[in-house]
Parts: sequence; structure tokens; C-alpha cells
Amino acid sequence: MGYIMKRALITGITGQDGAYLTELLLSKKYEVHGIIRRASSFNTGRIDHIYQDPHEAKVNLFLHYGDLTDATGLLRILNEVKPHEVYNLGAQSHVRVSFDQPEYTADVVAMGTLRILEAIRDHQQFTGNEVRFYQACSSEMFGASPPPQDENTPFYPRSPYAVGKVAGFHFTRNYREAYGMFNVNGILFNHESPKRGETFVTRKITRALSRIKLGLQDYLYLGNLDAKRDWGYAGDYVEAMWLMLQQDKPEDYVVATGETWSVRDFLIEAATYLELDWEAVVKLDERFLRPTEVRELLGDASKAKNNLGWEPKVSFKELVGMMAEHDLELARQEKTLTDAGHNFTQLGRGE
Ligand code: NAP
Ligand code: G4F
Repeated sequence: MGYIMKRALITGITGQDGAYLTELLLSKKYEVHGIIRRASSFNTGRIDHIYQDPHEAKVNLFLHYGDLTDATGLLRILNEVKPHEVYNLGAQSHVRVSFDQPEYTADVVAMGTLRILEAIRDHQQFTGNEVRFYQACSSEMFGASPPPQDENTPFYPRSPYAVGKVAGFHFTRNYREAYGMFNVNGILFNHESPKRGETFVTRKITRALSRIKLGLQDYLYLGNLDAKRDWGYAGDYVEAMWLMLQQDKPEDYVVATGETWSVRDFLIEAATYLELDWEAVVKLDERFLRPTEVRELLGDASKAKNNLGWEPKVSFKELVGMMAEHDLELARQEKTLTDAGHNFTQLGRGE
């Protein structure tokens, strides 16, 4: 029998995880299709280095306009792509912003998951093709449940975002049980990288401290420094997503490092790497506090280790160093351009 090239469809391909997952799947010889949102400016910066113009080369990466709020569009893309695997990574993924935009966040995160599950159900029914489905769930779903958290820990969501993810979890499980679909929930703890969005706290810190180091910025404004998170490297975590879809049976998994660090610990580590006195430059801005906070996340990923053979490779210290080094280089480039008279207006904004 001839070799069948696997096709994957990724929602949220332009995000941090979408970019790493695309690199991983292309390295495994998949044909990768991604859903992108129409925007008035380019939003494909994280995947531009792997995108090739289909007019000029034989390519394995294809982009389609769509949105998790648009059910008919999702079904049309599924019928066109006929994927073997779907990774639902698309989301309004910022926890504090979800308090400003609760209804929109729930529409994308909760209803968006339902829409894509419905589209897959219809597609499977009409074509007879099995589609394996990965749902990007979050440790935020555990919220106020005390650590350590594993697959059996009760959910206690503390934000509209987390409530939406709990709904997405249950839709995914219910469709597995009701229709026999191959659906898995990956409950991933925080994972970061040089591709992390600049309004999440780790990247906000490495970006700002690097700019302060080079005299491009004076202060870094933050919220709660006492919150603790289990921070891993995004490049490691997309491997776990893929592994979950290669198993004989669809099951749900926690993915985490098993270590927890405070925001203050992250600051100290980044400032030490950059040789800065963080206490002289960090100020509190109450706008960055949340109405309800998640105090401590610490994951137990024993099931992923036993069943998937998955373990994190990059340590906390290596992760902070990798991000600080990357952002220091960005700051150096910015300084060169600034010294030459270029004006950057957007930097310094943050949530
Ligand atoms: P991210 O960088 O914020 O990327 C989110 C992606 O979703 C982007 O491609 C974004 O498109 C897209 N998106 C937003 N609204 C959409 C909509 N209405 N329709 C279709 N796509 C939409 O997030 P990430 O860090 O890569 O995380 C990937 C997924 O894992 C998310 O679902 C997130 O909630 C979840 N998660 C993340 C972590 C973490 O620590 N990173 C942990 C647990 C779970 P634009 O580029 O156009 O904005
Ligand atoms: O970096 P964060 O915004 O990430 P958060 O809220 O933990 O959510 C991330 O991880 C989740 C997995 O657990 C994902 F599901 C979600 O999509 C997202 O990727 O905030 C981390 C901590 C919080 O306790 C926050 O209150 O840092 C604290 N923090 C303190 N000052 C700040 C700031 N967070 C942000 N974004 N900005 C600040 O200035």
C-alpha cells in the first residue's frame, strides 16, 4: 500500500502554540492547514519563516480564512481539507482581558469549541472519515483548587476565560462519549517561549527588562507578583499534543513540569540573567490585578509520562535565559534603529 500523507488542520495557527505545532508537524511530513483571521494588518508573523508562496514552490502549509465564531465557514474548510487530525488552539486566551470581554471570550472559547465539534461530526457522518480532535484546555480550569492538580482535580474556574475552557472540556468529552469521536482534552499548564504574546507576564518581563537594560524604557508596571505558576517551554508542550492523538484510545491528559515559581521568582531570574536591579525599575499598576486571581498552579503530569512517554526537556532557568537572550537581541536591533532616528510608538503597552 502507498504512503498516505497525513493532513492536520490547526485553529489558532498564528499563535504561539500554532507556530511550534506547525513546525513539528511539517518535520513529521504532514500537510498542514491553518485557519487565520482576516485582519487589517498582517498577523502571520510567527509563521512567516515557514510559509512559502504556493505560486513559487511545492508547499505543505496552507492557510484558510476563518473564525471560530463562524460555523458555516468551519464546516466548509473541514470539507475542503478533509483532515486526519484537528488541533483546536484558537482562543481569546488572555485571562485578564476575558473580564473586559466576557461574552466574546465565551463565544470563541466555549461556543467555538462546540462549533468545530459539530462541523467534525457532520463531516465524519457524510464522508465516513475519522477525524482525531485535540482540544486546548487549560490549567486555569483548576483555578482555586489547591495544588498539586492532576486529571482528577475538580475544576474551580476563576475567570470568564476559564469558565469557557471548562465548557470546551465538557463539550469535547461529551462528543467523545455520545458519538464515539476520537476527542482528547490536553490540560496544559502555562508554557512560554520567545514567541509568547507580549502581554503575558513572562514575555512582558523579558521584553521590558531588556529594553530597560539598553535605556529604551524606564520602568516595568506589573500586577500581582505573588501568583505562582508551573511554567514550561511551548516547544516541549506541542509534542505532547501530537502524542495524545497518536494513542489507541482517546483520553485526557495534564501536561506540566511539576515545579511552581512566583512571578517575583521569574523577575529575579530574568533580572539576574540581564544583570539588572529589578526592584529599582518595577512598579505596581493596579490595572493589571484581576477581580479573582488564581493563586497557585502546580501540575502532576504522571499520566502523560506513563502513557505518552512525555517529559519536559527545558528547565525554568533555561526558559528564562532563552527568552531574555531573544528579547535582548530584539532590544539591540531596536536601539540601532532608534539611534538612526526611527520612532517606535507601540512598545510598552501591556495587559
Ligand atoms: P495565543 O498565542 O493567544 O494564540 C491564540 C490564537 O487563537 C491566535 O492564532 C489567534 O489569532 C487565534 N484566535 C483568536 N480568536 C480567534 C477566533 N475568534 N477565531 C479563530 N482564531 C482565533 O495562544 P497560545 O498561547 O498559542 O495558546 C494556544 C491555545 O492553548 C489557546 O486556546 C489557549 O487558550 C490554550 N492554552 C494556552 C496555554 C499557554 O500557557 N500558552 C496554556 C493552556 C492553554 P490572531 O493571531 O489573529 O489573534
Ligand atoms: O502571564 P499571565 O497573563 O498568564 P495566566 O493568567 O496564567 O494565563 C496563561 O496561562 C493559562 C494556563 O494556566 C492559559 F490558559 C492562558 O491562556 C494564558 O496563556 O499571568 C500569569 C500571572 C497571573 O497571576 C497574573 O495576575 O502573572 C500575574 N501578573 C502580574 N502582573 C500579570 C501581570 N499578568 C499579566 N498578563 N500582566 C501583568 O502585568
